[in-house]
Amino acid sequence: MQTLGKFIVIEGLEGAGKSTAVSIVSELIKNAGHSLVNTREPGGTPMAEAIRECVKGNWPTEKVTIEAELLLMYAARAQLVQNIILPNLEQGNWVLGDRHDMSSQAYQGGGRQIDIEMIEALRTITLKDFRPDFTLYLDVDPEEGLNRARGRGELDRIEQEHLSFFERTRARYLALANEDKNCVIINTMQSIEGVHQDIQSAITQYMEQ
Ligand code: Z5A
Repeated sequence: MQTLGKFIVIEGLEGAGKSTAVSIVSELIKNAGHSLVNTREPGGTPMAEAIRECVKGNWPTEKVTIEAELLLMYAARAQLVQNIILPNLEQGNWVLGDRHDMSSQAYQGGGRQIDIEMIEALRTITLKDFRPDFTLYLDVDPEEGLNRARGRGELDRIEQEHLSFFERTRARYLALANEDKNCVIINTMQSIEGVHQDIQSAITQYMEQ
């Protein structure tokens, strides 16, 4: 799908440093003279934000099924892509996403072990052939990422999963990132300055090409 603007996505496990990456990349895009819209997933429209609350929340009297979780992620994505992302790209604005479809592939496909064909089918229904122009995958060891996330306060429903869930999620992330020619992997197991420098050079290189 050809649009005037570009859709850039930041992906990674909790505590990978996505929030800081979003600030750095936003600054670089704006400094290059593009108007920028920031999004987050799940979320980014009133209805998608309500879905975010629903899917991250704890439901003490019922089990949240993996199918419901998957469908909610795609419901939120459909709202965001059709109402915000595509109209902005068509107007020539750039969009920077804090997470997008790779998260579902990694968390629901890798972590929850949902059949890849089922996820592909949902992706086709929801997104047709829409894909990010460029993705930065921030790679972190799950234990380290969770420790960083814990330092910020209470963990949500998904963050409370067992470490093995995040190990499977990371493995799927790495596999997807390695096979995607429009994705750069950033090693975040280094100094914050080093991470920032790598992010900066990946985005600068993308914008110069
Ligand atoms: N989810 C899903 O399952 N399927 C989907 O399709 C989608 C999402 C779209 C969204 O939660 C949840 O939904 C998420 C995946 C799932 N759940 N889990 N688990 P969210 O958006 O609220 O949470 P998050 O995306 O996981 O954000 P986060 O925890 O805030 O992660 P972050 O933004 O990457 O972390 P950060 O705030 O930038 O950094 C955390 C702390 O680490 C902070 O204090 C930093 O200063 C510190 N930090 C960062 N980098 C470093 C380095 N390099 N060294 C030392 N310390 C660092």
